[in-house]
Formats: sequence, C-alpha cells, structure tokens
Amino acid sequence: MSETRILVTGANGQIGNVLTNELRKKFGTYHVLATDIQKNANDPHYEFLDILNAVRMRELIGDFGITQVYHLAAILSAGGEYNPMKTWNVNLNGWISVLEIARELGLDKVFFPSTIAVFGKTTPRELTPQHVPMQPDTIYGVSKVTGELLNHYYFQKYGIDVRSVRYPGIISYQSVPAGGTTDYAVEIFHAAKKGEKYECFLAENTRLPMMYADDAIAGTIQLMDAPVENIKCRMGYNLAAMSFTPGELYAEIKNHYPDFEIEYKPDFRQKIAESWTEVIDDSEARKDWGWNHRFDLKAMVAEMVENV
Ligand code: NAD
Ligand code: AKB
Repeated sequence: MSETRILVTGANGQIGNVLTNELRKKFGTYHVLATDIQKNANDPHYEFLDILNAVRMRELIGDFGITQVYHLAAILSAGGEYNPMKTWNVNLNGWISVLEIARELGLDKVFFPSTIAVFGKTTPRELTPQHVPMQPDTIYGVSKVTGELLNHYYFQKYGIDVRSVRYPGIISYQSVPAGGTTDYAVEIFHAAKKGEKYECFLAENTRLPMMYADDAIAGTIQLMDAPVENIKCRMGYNLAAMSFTPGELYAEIKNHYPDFEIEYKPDFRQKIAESWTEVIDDSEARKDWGWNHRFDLKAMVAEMVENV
C-alpha cells in the first residue's frame, strides 16, 4: 500500500484550516498539501489551486504523489444566492474533476463535505432520517445534492472509495466565516468578546443543527479511517451534535458575559434557515462507523469563550 499523501482544496476556509492542521498532526506537514485560491504565505506546504483548473489539479496530484483528496472548496448557501451559475460551476465542476482524477489515477479515497442544506421543505424537520426527500431552495443545496448523487454513481460504477458527511453549521474560533447561513453562531462570540451588541440576522427562535469544529474534524478523520466494509452509504452521512436557536445560544453566552446584548434583525438568510431541518437523526453514522460527538451547547460555548 502506498504512503498516505493528502491534497486539501479550500484549505484556507473555516473547516479547511482546522482540518489541515489535524491531518498534519497525524500524517506530517509535508504529507498534507494545502491548496486554495487565497494566498497563504505562512503555510510551508501550500500551492495555489483554482479547482476549476482540472489540468493543474491533475498535475499537482501527480507531482506530489497524492493518494487522498479532501475537497472542501465551495461557495456556501448565502453567498451562492448572489451568483447561482458561478456557485453551480465551482461546487459541481470542481468535484467532478476530483472524481475523474480519482478514477484515472486510482486514488485511494476522496472526501466530499455535504451539508444540512441538501434538505428542503419536503424533508421531515424533526429527527431528519438519513434517507429523505431532498428538494433544497438554494443553489448551494442543489449543487450538494447533485454532488452526493455523483458520489453514489462513481462508487457503484467505478468503485471509487468516496466518503461523505452532511455537516451541520460548524462553530470554530480559528476564523470568522462568511457566506453561510449558520455564520451567526460564530460572529456572536466575536461581538461578545469585543463588548459590542450583536445584530443577529436570524430570528430568535430559528432552530438549526450545529456542531463544534473539533467534533466535525474528529468525525471526518474517523470516517476516512473506517474499514471500507463499514461504509454502507456513499451519499452524505447525517451527522449531529446539538441543535439550538439564536435565543438559546445568546442565553448561554450571557452566562459568561452578563452585559452582552443582542438585537434580532432577520434578513434573506432567515428564509434559507427556515427551509432546512431542525434536528438530525445520525444513528446510521453512529452504527456504521462509530461516530460520536463530544461537545454540547454548554461545552462548546465554554471553549469558544476561552479561545475566541
Ligand atoms: P469557507 O467558505 O470558509 O472556505 C471555502 C474555501 O474555498 C475558501 O478558502 C475559498 O477561498 C475556497 N475556494 C472558493 N472557490 C474556490 C475555487 N474556485 N478554487 C479553489 N478554492 C476555492 O467554507 P467552509 O465553511 O470551510 O466549508 C468547507 C466545506 O464544508 C464546503 O464544501 C462547505 O460546503 C462544507 N460545509 C461547511 C459547513 C460550515 O458550517 N462551515 C457546513 C456544511 C458543509
Ligand atoms: C451554510 O450556512 O451555508 C453552511 C452550511 C450549513 O452548509 N454553514
């Protein structure tokens, strides 16, 4: 078996920078090549890669002897609505290039991050099961549902070992996300830390599934490490940790910053949030490959308050 050598696309993003660090702890810095379209002069093993440039992607994968790709580059739910065609192009064509290169060069495994944005108004909102109708209202959701279908297709037709999870909203302290509908759950900590009032773009009672980044990264690596016979689903596995509303998050943060104030001013992202589900049933991931989360609302808030 060849030595593991990983390429991460979108490595400068909210998940990418945390995941790249964890992968490097496990495999070594020079076994994990970070790529993105944003410059990163501080990264010792970084290459510029626009995922729409399939020729360059193939070249990097060949030159660096890459055996696995974690494909994080994407345009997210809120940002995607400003330019649907660009979002479709980046989110879909970048992924098809990864799958085609995996087929041509015989990569060991590839990872596709799906999302709760694959769900829509025809999906059950409470304890959303693994296999449900998926009719999303955003182009981001449409591109991710299609990505999941491609995962299934490339696995059953070509045997590509593609693995995927549907991340909930991810909460991390390492960066301030932009372009997502769940971003409020990170922005709010930065406002609290600066002693500023937070203007929340979602309504007080909007419940969404969420997860602390440490859990998301641990789950991702656990899925990629799992024996192949344990992977029963090639579309995105449902993954859950906690579900809360802006009001509940605010109340928990107030335990740490008693003077912290919030004002609710829902904008167009409210409609997106309302089209998603509230609580996810992730029992298949727990059963198939042993997924388990560590952080609930209280533990996550304590970590964020300490580290932001
Ligand atoms: P992000 O927006 O923080 O980062 C995306 C990165 O992709 C950015 O660094 C950007 O520069 C890069 N990128 C954009 N277009 C590119 C292109 N053409 N070529 C190369 N790079 C490009 O996103 P994130 O929050 O880190 O999400 C990573 C992945 O996880 C995405 O696929 C997203 O859909 C998925 N996801 C994220 C969340 C979340 O809450 N963060 C939840 C569900 C799923
Ligand atoms: C977004 O809000 O677009 C992302 C996601 C849940 O996919 N955070």
